[in-house]
Amino acid sequence: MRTLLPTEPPPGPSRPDFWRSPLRGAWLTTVFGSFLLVAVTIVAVTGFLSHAAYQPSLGANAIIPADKDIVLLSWPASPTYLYAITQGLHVTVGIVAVPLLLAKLWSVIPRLYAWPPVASPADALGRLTTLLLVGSAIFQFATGICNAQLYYPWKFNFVTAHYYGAWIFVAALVLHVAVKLPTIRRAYATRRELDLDDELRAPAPDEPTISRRGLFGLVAGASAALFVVTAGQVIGGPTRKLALLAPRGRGETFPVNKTAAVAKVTPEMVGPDWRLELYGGARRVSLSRDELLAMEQHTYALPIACVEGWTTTQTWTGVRLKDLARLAGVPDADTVQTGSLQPRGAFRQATLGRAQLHDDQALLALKVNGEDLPLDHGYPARVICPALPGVHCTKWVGGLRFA
Ligand SMILES: Nc1nc2c(c(=O)[nH]1)N[C@H]1C(S)=C(S)[C@@H](COP(=O)(O)O)O[C@H]1N2
Ligand SMILES: [Mo]
Repeated sequence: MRTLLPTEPPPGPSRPDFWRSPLRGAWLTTVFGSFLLVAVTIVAVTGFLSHAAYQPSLGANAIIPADKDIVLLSWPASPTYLYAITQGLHVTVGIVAVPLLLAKLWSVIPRLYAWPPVASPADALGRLTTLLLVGSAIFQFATGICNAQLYYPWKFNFVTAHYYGAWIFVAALVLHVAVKLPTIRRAYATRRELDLDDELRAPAPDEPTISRRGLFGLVAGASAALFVVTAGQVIGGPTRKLALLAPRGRGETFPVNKTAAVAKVTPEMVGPDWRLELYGGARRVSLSRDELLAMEQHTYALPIACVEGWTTTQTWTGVRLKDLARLAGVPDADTVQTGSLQPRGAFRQATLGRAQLHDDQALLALKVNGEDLPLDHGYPARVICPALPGVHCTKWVGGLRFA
């Protein structure tokens, strides 16, 4: 490499004296990096938990073709707020970490232009890791935030891409932290004192335009502001009004994910002729809404917790899924597959595991807050299950298949 490229960097950002902020240095980067590491660890762990709760490799949750023999990693059905908490953390911490990510990237940007571009095979490997790390971080943050904003400027499947992106990010991050560990140790040991080996320090620094404390204040202030305009969609109550960045969760105490009109569910489809079909037993069982209402009714306050980060708790009344399993002739069923009347769309089916199916609070809800379900919330019947991602709480249910 050295023989092919001039040893002198070309004019511009590859010249060490191009970067002049006196704030840059291993210590500053280490502080930003440490906070960011805590944040992305929370986001990664809750993200993988969300994947476990969603189980997209199962049945009709499919983003990956259905595998009938898959072993159910059983996501628990309690505490009821489990998914609201894990996913609330995933989305909120992810958004709040954005200023930290930008500050961290700003603090290391001279390294992006380091000359020569590749000094040795080891250096090439290091730069490839950095490329994967920065690339996947930007990809994960951008796709996650767009999804939470219900904005899809791409053609690929979000869940698949965000999931595999996460593995690339985590692998690159582990490598990065391992490689940087000596620098991190040294940075904490020497604190702010000048370290001559510090490759991030500007060789010809300018006068500072902001103090280091000012920079920390700026990043902390930006993160705090983002927290205020997003967290209300999870915390609820009066803070909901502040959730300016929450497309569904703001103001609305009982948001609708997808209206009946958008899902192409018409009032005719859910008229007096509507029946719930139960499959899986020796013969099919068919029930009218009145027959369902004549069964033992149960009422619970349960949250809907959407993968996009918002949560709402309402009081639901309906029949237990396990009572329906018994009625279908499959009292010991392991799974139930839900089917909506909605003609098309990704969320019209879901597969629930044993823990959900057999929980007392797992309902086929017929009412909410004492009234018949509004059409937009899934009339005549919808699934509502404790601790489960909202996406599995199928609306406008037409059939249940027990297996
Ligand atoms: N048939 C059907 N059921 C559905 C959906 C859908 O689009 N179609 N959206 C799901 C998602 S992603 C969520 S978060 C909840 C939201 O329920 P709500 O609209 O009653 O608040 O419904 C779930 N059930
Ligand atoms: Mo959702």
